[in-house]
Amino acid sequence: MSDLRPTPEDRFSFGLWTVGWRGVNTFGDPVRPVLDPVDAVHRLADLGAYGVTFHDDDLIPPGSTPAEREAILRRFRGALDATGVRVPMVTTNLFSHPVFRDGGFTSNSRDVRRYALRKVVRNIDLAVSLGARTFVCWGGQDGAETEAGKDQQAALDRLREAFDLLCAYVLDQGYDLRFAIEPKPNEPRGDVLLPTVGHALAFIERLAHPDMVGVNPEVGHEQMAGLNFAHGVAQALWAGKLLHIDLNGQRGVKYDQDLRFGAGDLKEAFFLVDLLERSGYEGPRHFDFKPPRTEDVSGVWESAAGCMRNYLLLKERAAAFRADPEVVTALAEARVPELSEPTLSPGEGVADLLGEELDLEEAGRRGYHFERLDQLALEHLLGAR
Ligand code: GLT
Ligand code: MN
Ligand code: MN
Repeated sequence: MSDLRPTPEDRFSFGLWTVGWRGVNTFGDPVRPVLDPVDAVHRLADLGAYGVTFHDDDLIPPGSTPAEREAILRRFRGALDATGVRVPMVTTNLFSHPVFRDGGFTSNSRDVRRYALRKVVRNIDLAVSLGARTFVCWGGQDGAETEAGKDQQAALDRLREAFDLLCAYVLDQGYDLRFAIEPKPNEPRGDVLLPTVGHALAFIERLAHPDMVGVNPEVGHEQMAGLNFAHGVAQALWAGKLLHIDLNGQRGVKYDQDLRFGAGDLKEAFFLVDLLERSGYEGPRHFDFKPPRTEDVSGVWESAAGCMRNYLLLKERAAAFRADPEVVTALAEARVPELSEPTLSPGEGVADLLGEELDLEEAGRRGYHFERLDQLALEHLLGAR
């Protein structure tokens, strides 16, 4: 097995809110102390991460004076300079404060929507000043518990209005920044707006600047809806919209677990890494996980290191799977490469189809041997080959 120490070339990044999560949940108080963002940057650098990300409020506590804000940013920039850690992405907290109880961009309250937009615009300036090229928008509280309380079509209008305005702002300022929408089906709202990758991709096409907006899919969020995450990512890649990705683990259709990457559906994690590594995706491998409440501070860093190590192990296993001559033969027997051939040849048309016969008996008897392929994948995943 090769050296699996993460390096900045692996492009691993972590949100301040992940390693800094204090372990509060619906029934339990915080179990861990506040983590200084400067310490987080140093610890992440020591572990081999290349990037750190944050919500405005993770770094600059709400209510800070301009002087306090400046002092915090000076210290933070100092840690970035000292370690070489980058800030590839920034996001905005539009969900914690009570004013966002009915959402940010789609709150029924117009004054709250205006406040949400101001908060984002200010945070965009900060993001760009730190070199971020991606701005994630997770509309956590944009949703509903009752159809009576929310006009969904009006909510979509307001969401489009927000993205059109923010894109125009970025263009006006001459910033090199794109937005990545993060879908989630539910939690904290009963139903969240833009619940899946597919919903987000369809929404983006209705915007004034669709080229400036893509998606930030999260493993657990698609799996919470019972969907195949690798398929969602494949469609985002196909659409040229995979700008960023949140890696973590989830076990089935239940609350958002945010387990470390690799915990949860391991086989889907294997095929996800296989897909990402073969796709040419060059963005960050961003971990959005919550170290379980059972962990003390040292357990947090073990969990963070585990995310990266699991990614690298899966990358190695996936490469071995692809390089195995038996897999290459099995892929051919399963006709996988044949799907990449256009159904009609150049110059052919409907007339050519109509003049053709298929031996239905023969084609109907045809087996595809996907089981053989899947077993080979499992054997590689389990280290048996
Ligand atoms: C929050 C959420 C995540 C989002 C973050 C970005 S915040 O922790 O659970 O999935 O990626 O706003
Ligand atoms: Mn999540
Ligand atoms: Mn996320």
